[in-house]
Amino acid sequence: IVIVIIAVVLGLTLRQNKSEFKSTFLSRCEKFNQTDCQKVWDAFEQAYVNKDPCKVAVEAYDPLIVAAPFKPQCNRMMFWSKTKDVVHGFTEKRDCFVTLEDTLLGSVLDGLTWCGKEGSKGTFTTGCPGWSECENNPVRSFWRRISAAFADVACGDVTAMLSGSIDTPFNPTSIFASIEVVRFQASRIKSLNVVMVLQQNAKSNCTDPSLKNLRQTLDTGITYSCKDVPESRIQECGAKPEIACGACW
Ligand code: AVW
Repeated sequence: IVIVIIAVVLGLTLRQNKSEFKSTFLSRCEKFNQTDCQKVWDAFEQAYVNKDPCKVAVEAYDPLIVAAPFKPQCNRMMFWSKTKDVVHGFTEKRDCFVTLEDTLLGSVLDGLTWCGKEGSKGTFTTGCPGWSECENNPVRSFWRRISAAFADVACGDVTAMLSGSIDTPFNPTSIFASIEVVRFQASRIKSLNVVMVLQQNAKSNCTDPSLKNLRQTLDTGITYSCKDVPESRIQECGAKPEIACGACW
């Protein structure tokens, strides 16, 4: 009996010691069936634990991609730049498209901050470098690595939502331009269909010169199209399941 009590108490303290961060990671992960979430956690953690939080290379997450590979979802893959809220507002209501943040790795880490420390086995959520504070920080390297992996499996007709509310909708420094588009392969992808999200007082649309760079960057053989769509239309389509995915815009 004494041993059982000790075991239970020990188990409880150990469980309390599990950080809130790891609990969030695992509970979000468990929503994906047939996933060994502890295995995914171990592969994730090794990327940054016990390291200087400004020295986590993009490649540090390679084992994580091996542990939780991306499945191609041809004709349904949705990329975006500076349109996060409208895109996810839409994808959470309708099952038309899959964004990176709807996949296992993207959804598990979305909105979180983490880093390690030299000489420590722990995961920290405060005192971590900001996105632009140093290039090789754990969060930025993670998003760059998984964005590349997501783009690598893109296939069929691919969609991207870009913002008409900024001067340069296709910005060369964005993840979309610098990591994703450059990996699109004509052998896998038939077309890239840009949706320009237009709010009131839009600053740019499908005629924007930056989109010329997009066409030039694209692998020859991938058909390009662009459509100006009011944000209200995307919201309407999110709210009305009777509108077919293909008729949203
Ligand atoms: P984005 P991207 N501080 O809207 O094309 C913290 O610019 O780059 O679009 N987080 C940041 C910062 C920052 N300064 N800048 C970017 N981020 C993070 C993956 C933040 O999470 C998907 F597949 C922000 O919401 C899209 O096709 C996200 O990066 C593509 O990358 C996007 O920034 C969107 O990247």
